[in-house]
Amino acid sequence: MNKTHPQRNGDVATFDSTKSFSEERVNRFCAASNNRTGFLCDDRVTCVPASQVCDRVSNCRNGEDEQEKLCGDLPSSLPGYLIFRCSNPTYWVYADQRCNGMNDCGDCSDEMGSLAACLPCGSEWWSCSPVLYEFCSCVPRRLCRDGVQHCLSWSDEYICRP
Ligand SMILES: [Ca+2]
Ligand SMILES: [Ca+2]
Repeated sequence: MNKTHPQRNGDVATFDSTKSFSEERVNRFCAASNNRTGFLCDDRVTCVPASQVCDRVSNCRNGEDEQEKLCGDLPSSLPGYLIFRCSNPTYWVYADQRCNGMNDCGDCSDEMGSLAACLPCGSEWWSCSPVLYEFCSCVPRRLCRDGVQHCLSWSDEYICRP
């Protein structure tokens, strides 16, 4: 398969649309809002967060984020930068689900330990041992003092301020 590279045409970079740059998987890497890992659309401007690739909703104008060659055999049809392998290699999550505070792998390997290497709970999070399965080492501060226990120690109700 021929790979195409941008051709310089005066000062304007042009692309051979018949051999779309979708062949060039690596070039699709981009940073979406909140610095989340994303997928660059053909317009080379729109950056779709990884977890919205192959979610059956077209986020790129021409649906490049839902194309068959990308989504036909998940996760191996996706470029590696869009996915994160959990400690149980049977499971995977999207790259932007790593270090997002939520237990997406089911064993928190996307949030803790050597695999994920996440920063500690950010300012919008309260550090504790959560009672809920969906969290790992912190809970959102908006849950503090809401009258419901979210930390084993109850610190979300007695110490944390939203
Ligand atoms: Ca999508
Ligand atoms: Ca996560």
